[in-house]
Amino acid sequence: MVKAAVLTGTGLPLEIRDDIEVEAPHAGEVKIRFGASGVCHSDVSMQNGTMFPNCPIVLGHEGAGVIEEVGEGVTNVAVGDHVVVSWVPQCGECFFCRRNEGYLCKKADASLASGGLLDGTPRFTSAGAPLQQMAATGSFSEVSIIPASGAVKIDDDVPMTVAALIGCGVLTGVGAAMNTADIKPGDTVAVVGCGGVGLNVIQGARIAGASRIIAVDMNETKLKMAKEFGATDVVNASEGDPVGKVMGLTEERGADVSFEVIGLQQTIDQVITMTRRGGEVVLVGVPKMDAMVQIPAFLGLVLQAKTIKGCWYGSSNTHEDIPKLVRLYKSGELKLDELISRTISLEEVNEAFDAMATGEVARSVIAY
Ligand code: PAD
Ligand code: ZN
Repeated sequence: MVKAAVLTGTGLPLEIRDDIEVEAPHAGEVKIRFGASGVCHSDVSMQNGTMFPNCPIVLGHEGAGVIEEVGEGVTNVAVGDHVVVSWVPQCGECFFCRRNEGYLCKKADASLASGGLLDGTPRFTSAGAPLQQMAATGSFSEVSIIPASGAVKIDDDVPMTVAALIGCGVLTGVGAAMNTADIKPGDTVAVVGCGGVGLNVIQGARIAGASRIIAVDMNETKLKMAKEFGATDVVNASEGDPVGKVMGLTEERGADVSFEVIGLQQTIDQVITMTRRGGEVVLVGVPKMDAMVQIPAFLGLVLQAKTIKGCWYGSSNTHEDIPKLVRLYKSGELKLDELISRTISLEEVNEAFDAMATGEVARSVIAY
């Protein structure tokens, strides 16, 4: 029996249950004992109805741990390996994986929608009924079964709390800047939303060579952190129109590349407007289902020669990008320890959701 945090319905607090049975890994799967799990806004979005999971479900998708058992045919990891979990398990064989677009892996799609593993079924049972697992992960649990293709081996000396963050916020944020966007050395970049993901966009933009990084948030603590992660200018959106401020900082031209990292209609509209003619807009935040990209086709897009791109999982190839991010962390180029605002126990996960809503923290990390 293991302990996990379970969502039983939209809007409800997570229930801590300790009666969860975990099946042995099937062929191509592994058993992982989590060392840590970050709390990402996408977990909150599952709980508050922005996304619609199949309940009951074990949330958590930003995890790292140690392999405890491997199923038949698993060769990429072995018992005792330390791994980061990829919430898009990348099979390496489908149309997208073969084009180095593993973040779109066809096999992973089914698990995202169903809350099961690659065959659509979960490995958890509680109170005699199956329990789904978020994004083929379910890292708000001491132990889980995941597809082996979602386990990426890392060096044993990376702290688990740091490794966990790589699995979502870091891959997504740094990847948005280094993979999805086309930032050229010397570019001016605007990042709207400086939470756990946005701060990583900022450091990714810094590494990509942006010379000016304008951070926009409503929270002064986040803007202070943004500066530590590489922002050269900050705009507090609660003190007036952020679009006007970004235009003012760019000779009324707009940023070369702008990122939306919140998932709100208002800020999606803002980033499109604050991007210069010929510039690039990257949408990272996960908005409600009725949010729209609103832009006049001729005057806004064609004449402006703007590009608007969606960013899924930082356009990452996890099997290459996770080891690369570990190397950047070890060389001191990537700040990961600094992302951890609080280390908490599994029982404190609902408080972590509240802290995220008030914008107080970059990341709360559950340490098992
Ligand atoms: P977070 O809650 O840590 O950060 C959001 C930040 O936005 C906070 O610092 C807020 O203060 C700030 N904010 C809120 N409203 C405004 C506003 N009107 N103007 C300016 N700033 C504001 O979230 P996060 O960083 O964990 O996640 C950000 C989004 O990215 C969220 O929608 C999440 O679901 C999404 C995400 N997308 C992917 C992907 O693959 N596209 C992956 C992971 C997360
Ligand atoms: Zn996430």
